[in-house]
Amino acid sequence: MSSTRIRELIVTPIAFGDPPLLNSNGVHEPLALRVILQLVLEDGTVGLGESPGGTARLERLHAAAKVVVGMDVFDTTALAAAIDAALLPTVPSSHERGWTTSAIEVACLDAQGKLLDRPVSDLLGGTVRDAVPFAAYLFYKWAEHPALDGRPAITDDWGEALDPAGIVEQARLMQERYGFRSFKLKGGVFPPDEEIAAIRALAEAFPGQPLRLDPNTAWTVETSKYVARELDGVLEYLEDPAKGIEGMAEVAKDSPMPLATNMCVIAWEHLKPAVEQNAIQVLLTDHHYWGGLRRTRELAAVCEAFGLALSMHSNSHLGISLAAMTHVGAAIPNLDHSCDTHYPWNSADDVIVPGVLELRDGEIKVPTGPGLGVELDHDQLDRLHRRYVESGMRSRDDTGYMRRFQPEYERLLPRW
Ligand code: GKR
Ligand code: MG
Repeated sequence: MSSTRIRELIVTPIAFGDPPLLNSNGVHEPLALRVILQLVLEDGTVGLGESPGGTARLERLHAAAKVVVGMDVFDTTALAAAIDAALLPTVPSSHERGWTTSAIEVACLDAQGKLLDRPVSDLLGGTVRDAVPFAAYLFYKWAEHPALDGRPAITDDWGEALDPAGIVEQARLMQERYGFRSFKLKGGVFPPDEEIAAIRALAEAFPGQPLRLDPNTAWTVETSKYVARELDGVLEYLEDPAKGIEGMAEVAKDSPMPLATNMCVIAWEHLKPAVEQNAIQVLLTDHHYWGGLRRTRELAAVCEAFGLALSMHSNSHLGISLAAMTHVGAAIPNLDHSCDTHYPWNSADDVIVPGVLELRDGEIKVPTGPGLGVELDHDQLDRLHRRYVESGMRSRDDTGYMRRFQPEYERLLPRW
């Protein structure tokens, strides 16, 4: 079995282009950070993984790289336990430790699939669908990253979206380019009545197509209840209107539509209180911190047991993450809503060889090649790593970046 042992974990931080997308914390910076993993086995097989970036997560991946050497790539339970134990003294949050173990589990599954010549979805029990549906992820946005410190303005081909008409236009572009059939609006940016108007405009422009709104806890419980009443019959679900399990439970008591979260239930220990308080009706999973793809599959079974609907949210990401999302999305029977993805905002800088992952008709076909089915573009990896080094950017700071242009801006959660 020596060929299935791990020789090395190569950890490469990268930076790639991101448009000026607005959210309740401020605005996305011109670069987003991720970390690319190459898990090299003794026989030379390489498993790929992708994790969110930032100094803390990068350091933990480097720490994990020391732990995994010599372990068997099929022993993912022992690998997760060993990494978790190594991080525990300095990282008390199980959610935070989950980011590290998850990224490595995906790389292990990619390597396993390559060894067995089977796609990762087969290692998850096989597919229940050939293609995974995704929602268009709409953002209020500026037309460009304004010129700053001698750097010229950075434009893009999406244009500005700061009002209902701009959001509808962005949705039309998303539909035209990728065929999306459901839409998520990132809210918490403008006063709630303006965001309600944007959702109503979307409902009028795309009749019968599922809509959701996610203000990332920018609202009080009272405001959340008001928005929920106003959008009764218009939203399939309302995502993270208020903060915490208690706040969401209060909103849920009066909400005519289901509430979803990727913020108040983010670790296994949050499930019991959330279910007891009926705080959420839809869990938005994310394999990047729930423990990886197999744990996401298990999470789906827990949701089934407690009558929670299940879907998936995203962060700025590239194709290794998208491939992993697609494999697990295809293997989960109770995927009740389309997943969301940032991919259209970031795909131009992707680190994988193009051709496998194509967003068409709002879906991605499950890759059928061995492992995740995607191949790393090594030249692009080098370019994106150089960008990371040269940029000096080491963590995401939407609020700080917003203050460069609006010095009086304050991060207020809740704001309304
Ligand atoms: O990219 O601004 C963003 C999103 O707000 C992201 O950070 C969230 O994690 O998309 C995510 C969400 O559903 O809350
Ligand atoms: Mg969300």
